Amino acid sequence: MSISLKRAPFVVIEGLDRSGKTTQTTRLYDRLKEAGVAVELIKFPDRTTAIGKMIDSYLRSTSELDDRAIHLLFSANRWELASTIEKHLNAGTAVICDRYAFSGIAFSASKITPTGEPALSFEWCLNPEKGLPAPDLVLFLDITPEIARKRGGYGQERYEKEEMQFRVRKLFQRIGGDVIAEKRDGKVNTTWEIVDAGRERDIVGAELWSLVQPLVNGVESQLARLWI
Ligand code: Z5A
Repeated sequence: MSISLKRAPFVVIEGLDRSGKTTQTTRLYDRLKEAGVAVELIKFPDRTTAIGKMIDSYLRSTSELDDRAIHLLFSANRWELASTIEKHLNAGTAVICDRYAFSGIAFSASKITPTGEPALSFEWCLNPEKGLPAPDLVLFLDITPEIARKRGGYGQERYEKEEMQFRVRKLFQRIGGDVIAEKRDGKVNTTWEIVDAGRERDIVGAELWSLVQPLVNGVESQLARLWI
């Protein structure tokens, strides 16, 4: 008798503001449910927890926080759900995350001082994310800040400014490039896929499904940890 060692897949959707993450994570969730796959949808920041409420207040500019303090709160918000993610995966429930550690690094490392220097170093931003459950697949919804700006609701929160979004996009490209290179060298199990999110919703959705579908029957490898 053979014993299946498979666990459920962990999929992250990343991207700039208004790239369609919420639209597409919801579609993916519904599609997986329809296909009979057990699945949980998690969104970061999770604004419902005590830490998430502090993040929400900062994003809405109703409170001020030191750049390091807010970075650590975003990271803590992931750590408070890390064991839940792991339990789901080992129990056979797929997890889809709307934003994850990659957003944490890209947004904080894109902050600049009044003289245009990075306010926080890339390495400093990456450190608190080390050891979080590593996704099997990251779907990066790529969009130009110009197209994103034309979509509904843009500009209501603190980071929704075009010059910041340009820097965030560059940092996402750096992070994605590193993950792709590390996967090629066999150092990580995470696959990073870049999806053109400037297209019509159904076309983007169809491409995402084609990338997720091969994972729905489970993943053989043990859950890895980010950057360790
Ligand atoms: N942040 C951080 O700094 N550190 C961290 O660790 C984390 C986050 C996790 C809030 O994130 C901020 O927190 C965010 C990053 C930072 N700041 N910024 N910028 P959030 O995820 O809560 O909020 P958000 O980035 O503003 O996401 P969003 O509002 O959820 O946008 P979205 O999910 O990418 O897009 P959407 O809601 O699916 O769609 C936006 C609109 O576009 C809506 O009207 C849709 O109907 C429309 N849409 C969607 N797809 C299409 C297509 N294909 N064509 C045309 N229109 C479309």
